[in-house]
Amino acid sequence: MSITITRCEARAIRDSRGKPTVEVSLACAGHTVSAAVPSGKSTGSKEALEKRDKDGIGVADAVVAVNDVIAPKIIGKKADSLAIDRLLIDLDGTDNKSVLGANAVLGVSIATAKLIAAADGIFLWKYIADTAKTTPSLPKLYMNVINGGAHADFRLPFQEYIVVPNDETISKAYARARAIMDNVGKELKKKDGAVTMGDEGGYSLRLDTLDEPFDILTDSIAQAGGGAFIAIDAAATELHRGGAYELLGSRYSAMSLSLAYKELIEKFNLRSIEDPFEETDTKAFEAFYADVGDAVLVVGDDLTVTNPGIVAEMAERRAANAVIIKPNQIGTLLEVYDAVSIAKNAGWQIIVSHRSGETMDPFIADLAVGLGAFGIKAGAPTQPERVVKYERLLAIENEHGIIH
Ligand code: 2PG
Ligand code: MG
Repeated sequence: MSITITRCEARAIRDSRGKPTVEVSLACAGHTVSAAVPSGKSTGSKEALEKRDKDGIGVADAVVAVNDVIAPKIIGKKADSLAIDRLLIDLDGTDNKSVLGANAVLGVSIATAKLIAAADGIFLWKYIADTAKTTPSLPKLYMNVINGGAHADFRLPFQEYIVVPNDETISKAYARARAIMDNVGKELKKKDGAVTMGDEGGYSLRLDTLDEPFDILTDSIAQAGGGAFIAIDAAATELHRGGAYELLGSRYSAMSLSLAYKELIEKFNLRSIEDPFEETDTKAFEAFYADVGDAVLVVGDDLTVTNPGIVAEMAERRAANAVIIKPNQIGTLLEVYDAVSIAKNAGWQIIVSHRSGETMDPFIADLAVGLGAFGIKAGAPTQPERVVKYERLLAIENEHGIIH
């Protein structure tokens, strides 16, 4: 069906940290949709630019970019997701969306996909799969239950301690991950000191050794009957100071950090490590992947920033075997699909991810299913902006059963 865009309007809303972010509404005859853009804190330096006002906080300029620059170009146009994305890329004209802002552009890109799916009466995940030419499937839940690094009061060595249930259905995996998280809560209550909540809804507290969070996760998984592995996001760019990695007051070279990871892999069921090294240390990624890549997912995030060109380069260099996909790192779904296609052709796994500053938009759930992603990172289900992603996955499973 041919759909003509009749309205395109942005406004500032608040994200889960109370910081302004962009929401875009798009309409055609009979349908209105909206898309809200998330915002990261531990961002990679090669991510597309998130447009902020001079105060570094507001998004008034990004809202103006949508309302005054993008809207006049797309109102009256046929809603064709890839064509609109191409128009947005050309209109911006830079490699990193620095003219319009990736937050302005992404709101329009996602809203366009939603509008077409709504007007054509197709499920969003199905529309994404058709457009990206991917085979849909249900992702594994990467549930971040202990928060450290830039996302928490207590700077635990790593940013995210994640449990990943092996269950085939979302409902069973969700129940298991929640049970594990409850067990973690009980374990933590036995410890001295305050327990707070991190930005992604997981527990945070002071722990003194590298092993401690893994001991807690291992016990908590066992108490829930097993059936899950452990993943981390080391977010090592944040750990890197003055040429070395700082963990719990000790300094590590890339080599000694690799050895520390290997010990953790041997001792615990740690099977997926995101950003084990800082974003420019490609050599360390290559060596680590060569060493452990058979048994462990070495996941790029700051390393790859959902950028098709960078994903291609890192695949060529065999620097990883999995990639985090965050649409706001690049700005359009068209480029997301390119990055995914390059990664899949290289045999990599795809993990679709939220940002630490989130909104009530569940879009990444449909994206993960549509792309047939291996996993989805959506935080802990203690906060509404994370819960909505899980609820959407459950709803998809409920409507369609297991999608293979
Ligand atoms: C990450 C993300 C999401 P942020 O590093 O993977 O968990 O954090 O959004 O702060 O970059
Ligand atoms: Mg990360």
